[in-house]
Amino acid sequence: MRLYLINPCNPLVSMVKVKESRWNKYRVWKPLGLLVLAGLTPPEWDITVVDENLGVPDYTAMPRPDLVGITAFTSQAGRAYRVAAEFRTSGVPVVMGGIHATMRPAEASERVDAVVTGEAESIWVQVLEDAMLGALKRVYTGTRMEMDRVPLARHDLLPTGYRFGSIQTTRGCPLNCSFCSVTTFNGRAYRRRPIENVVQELKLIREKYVLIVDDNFIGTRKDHIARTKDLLRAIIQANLGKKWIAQVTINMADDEELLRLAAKAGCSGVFIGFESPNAEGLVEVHKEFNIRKDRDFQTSVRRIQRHGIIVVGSFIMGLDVDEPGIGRQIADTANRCGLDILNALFLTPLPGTRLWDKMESEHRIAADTFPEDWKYYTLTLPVARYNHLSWADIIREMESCNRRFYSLSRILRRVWRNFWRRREPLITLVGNLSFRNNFGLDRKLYRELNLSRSQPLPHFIPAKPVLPALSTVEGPALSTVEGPALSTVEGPALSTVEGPALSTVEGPAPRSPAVQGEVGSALSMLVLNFAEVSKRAHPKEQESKLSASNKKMSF
Ligand code: B12
Ligand code: SF4
Repeated sequence: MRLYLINPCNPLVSMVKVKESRWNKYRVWKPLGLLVLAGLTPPEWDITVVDENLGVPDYTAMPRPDLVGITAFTSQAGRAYRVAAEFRTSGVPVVMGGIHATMRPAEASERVDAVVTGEAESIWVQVLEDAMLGALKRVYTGTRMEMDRVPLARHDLLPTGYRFGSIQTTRGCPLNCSFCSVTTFNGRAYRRRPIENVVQELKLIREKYVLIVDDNFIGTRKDHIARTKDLLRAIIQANLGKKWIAQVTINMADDEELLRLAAKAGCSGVFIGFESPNAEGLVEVHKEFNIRKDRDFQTSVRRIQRHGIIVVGSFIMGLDVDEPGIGRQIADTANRCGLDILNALFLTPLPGTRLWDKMESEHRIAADTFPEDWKYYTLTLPVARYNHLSWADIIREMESCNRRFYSLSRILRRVWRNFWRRREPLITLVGNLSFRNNFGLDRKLYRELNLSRSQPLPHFIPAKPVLPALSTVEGPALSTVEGPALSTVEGPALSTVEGPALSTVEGPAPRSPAVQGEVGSALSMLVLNFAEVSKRAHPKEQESKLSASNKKMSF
């Protein structure tokens, strides 16, 4: 029996455009869900995994399969349905699973033979048995199981050529941010995989660099962190020589032993969701966690970096509290926090989230011709009606943010800082320039899609900020702070991305800060910073005093 497992592509995702930007070859990640599914599949099935991000094959030239399994994020759903239609036309049954099918089972069910919702461990073998009998049901519901039921992923099934392997050690997130699908999909309980299984699977990964895909690698409670430390000790003991990156929350900075163990176990970088520079923004997205304990972000970021770990910070733009000037504010906050890489994303109502329910009820979902419009749900394109910002405004804010953070003067400052503090100037330079390059690709897309001219009007009444405003935007009007024409920063070749120094566009830092995050392009960007570089901690560096300069948080 022949089974194809397919990860569909979406050409609007700039990070997988390998031809347009050579840096993106570091940013094509393995579709781990399909490798886990393959691990659950009995040996009588002959499995081929197709990752369309590596190139779309001519399916008609491939041997006819008995069954096709397709995965999809929301942004990949349209392509998933096209691939499904192709196979179904020739009589091959298609099963779809993953996050989008789970959040939109009725839509998927109209376009494939069977839909599997939720995690597949409890149900996949049953699906295969039904398929063999020609008796597939329309919908199968996967239930959440303990993580000892997660099999070893079949890392052998994908070709070499990926820069990173990937692995999962926990599922679920104890937090419940309003824009995020994770708790709906994997739940709030923090389920942990047996440590010996993690180490065993790490040994099967060919690549030296590994992405730990957990939504929160360390967790939030004492027992979560204790388990992470045990895992790190086991990884150190196994002495596998892997370098890895992971998503964590800012509380990682509060535990020196955790940081020491992580660095020793090969942690090269962490991705942290700061989400908003404003306390009101954090309350809006229900990420108050970030402002507990009078958090000083600058000190927290430095503590992590002192262990030779790069910090990527993610922010969301387009929150109801965000006003013109937010782009500049995010960039300045990220600079002040000393982030190595900034990933700013548009607020996007993903199906199944509380944000979706809210925006839908307020008629604020602008890109709403489904399934066609799902392709725009990449978080790098505006799809909703924002409170204080038209599409033209928010695109301008994103450009202003990226130009400001990735100005040559800022990049050089970061390189210089790392030279003195962590002695990794080359990696910082490469990482920052490559992000600048992808920003050029995104800008090209904005123009191709004519986004700065199409302006869905916000048509709802802004909610009152929950907290007193912390974030009045300072400095000159945006139009006057923007530097040379962006055309000077575009184009694939790095030499062509170096325009005149943008230092002239940097005005005074806004008074107050903010922060979000999910894995995404910034996480991918970390790769660049890890390649060929070893990390060094800097014991001599003195711990700076925690300053609670702001009652709620401090950047
Ligand atoms: C790693 C990761 C990435 C990586 C790698 C993605 C990849 N190729 O796998 C990168 C960095 C590239 C990435 C990018 C993006 N990501 Co991402 N990512 C994740 C993350 C953290 C883990 C995914 C993972 O590997 N899980 C582990 C595996 C084992 O689980 P799984 O994939 O869910 O598979 C299980 C089931 O779903 C099921 N299953 C899956 N597929 C199939 C297929 C069949 C046939 C069957 C039967 C079952 C089945 O079986 C598996 C075992 O139980 C998730 C969060 C999460 N917890 O899922 C977000 C997540 C998937 N990402 C998300 C988003 C939004 C994005 C981006 C669109 C935006 C961005 N900038 O971050 C981009 C778009 C990329 C693209 N190509 O379109 C959202 C998706 C929400 C949605 N509705 O689409 C998530 C859920 C995070 C969130 N905050 O909500 N991401
Ligand atoms: S955004 Fe991150 S911290 Fe918030 S619920 Fe999702 S995974 Fe958890």
